Amino acid sequence: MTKPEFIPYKHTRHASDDEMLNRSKTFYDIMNTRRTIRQFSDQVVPRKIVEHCLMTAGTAPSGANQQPWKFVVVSDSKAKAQIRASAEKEEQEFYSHRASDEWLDSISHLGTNASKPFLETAPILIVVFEEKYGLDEVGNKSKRYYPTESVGLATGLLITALHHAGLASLTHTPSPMAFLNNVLDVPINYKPFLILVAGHPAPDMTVPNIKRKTLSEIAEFR
Ligand code: IYR
Repeated sequence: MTKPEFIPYKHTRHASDDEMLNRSKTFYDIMNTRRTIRQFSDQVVPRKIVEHCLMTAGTAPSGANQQPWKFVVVSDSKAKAQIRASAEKEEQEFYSHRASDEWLDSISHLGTNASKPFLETAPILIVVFEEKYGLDEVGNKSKRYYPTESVGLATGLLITALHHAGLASLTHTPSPMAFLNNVLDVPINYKPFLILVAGHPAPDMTVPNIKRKTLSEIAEFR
């Protein structure tokens, strides 16, 4: 067992209540303009911006600080075309057989279908993987704690960072997603979590007219 080592922590974000009130409202106003979009322009995104957003994702808390995430950023057109073809195959199955009527009914207001052109149009697909267990060179496995929760937290930060930077995104989950391990040559101890499609919105694109729940619907103060 490793002996714990502690170092001083500087809480540099400390501020007065007034300043924090200001910041919290300003940040909410920024985040409240985030929408999931499904039509992307092909405008290229500078790599450095994406790197900063990924570094932000990497600041997420994680079980036992194992940081059980891997982000594969795909901008190569051939790889994107391969991902689109495989995803659409799964989505065809989903929309025509796999999904229950109840499920299809629940997503009908989003106007989605099996066609996923954005997987080729968008400049980048960030494929998020969850490290389900550690795997060393000789095949020994080691346990990961709360990997799904941890990757969910990192993905939330990634979506926030992209939006804050000025980029739009779409959380896309073709199901099942195992084809991503093959296409991207990622070892099997990493399970695809989702594809985060990112870039700029297509001009004149529209989004479904949906509402967020109110504060009193999502939170209770006791
Ligand atoms: N993965 C499919 C279906 C889908 C499922 C949910 I839950 C959504 O919120 C939206 C779509 C697709 O991407 O079309």
